[in-house]
Amino acid sequence: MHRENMQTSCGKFGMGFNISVNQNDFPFSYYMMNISFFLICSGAQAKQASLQVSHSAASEVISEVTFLRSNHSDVIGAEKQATSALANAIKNHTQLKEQIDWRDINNLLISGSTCGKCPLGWLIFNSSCFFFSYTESTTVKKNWHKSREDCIKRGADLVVIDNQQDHTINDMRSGRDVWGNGFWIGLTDMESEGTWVWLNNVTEVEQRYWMDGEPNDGHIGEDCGVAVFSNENPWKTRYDGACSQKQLQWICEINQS
Ligand SMILES: [Ca+2]
Ligand SMILES: [Ca+2]
Repeated sequence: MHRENMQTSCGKFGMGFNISVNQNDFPFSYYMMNISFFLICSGAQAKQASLQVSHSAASEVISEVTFLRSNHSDVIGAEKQATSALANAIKNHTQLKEQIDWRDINNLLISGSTCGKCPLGWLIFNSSCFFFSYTESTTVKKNWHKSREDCIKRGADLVVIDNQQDHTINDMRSGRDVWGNGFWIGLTDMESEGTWVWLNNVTEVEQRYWMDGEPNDGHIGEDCGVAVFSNENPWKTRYDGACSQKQLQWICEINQS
């Protein structure tokens, strides 16, 4: 009698079978059993393959999430770095601008002095020499009359701002906000209230240079012009002050033309 050991294995799936069957004794059962093992193993393989696919997909998702988390952290880090860099750039730009302004002023002061056209320490600009009282003292302030006296002693007079370049100078100096509230300039309405006349007898007709609400002839009467830097509007650089009472710095001018 022929006996055949029918061995099959789905061992790699953790399933093992070892059955001894006599093919001659049970031919039909033998084949049925073969088919059954085939189906069991196929099912197990399919399930394993499915698990492998699921595991692989999950790994990819986890990997993707990890990557995105890492990427997100990088983006946040880059944003912080960019913000910091921008703040530094703004700070550097401000410092550089101040350095350039000072260099321009120093160059003007040097050129004014060395070319012999202006007294030492005066600033030359647009064929005129300018003296800013702060260059001698940052603390000495005078009323309008005393300021004018000082200018006259220097062979000059209070500044007459009669063109755009003079405005530029005025902005350059007063924009630093280191000279207090402003400078006396050669502009008054002493002769006729509300009619503003420069010391060269030219009547000022432009209204746009006054700060908002000025001139207002405030308090006990304000008849002398002051130049001051305005953050809100660099064009509006003037107001009127009380000539005898208010103590300010001043700007003298020698007109070379
Ligand atoms: Ca007035
Ligand atoms: Ca005023």
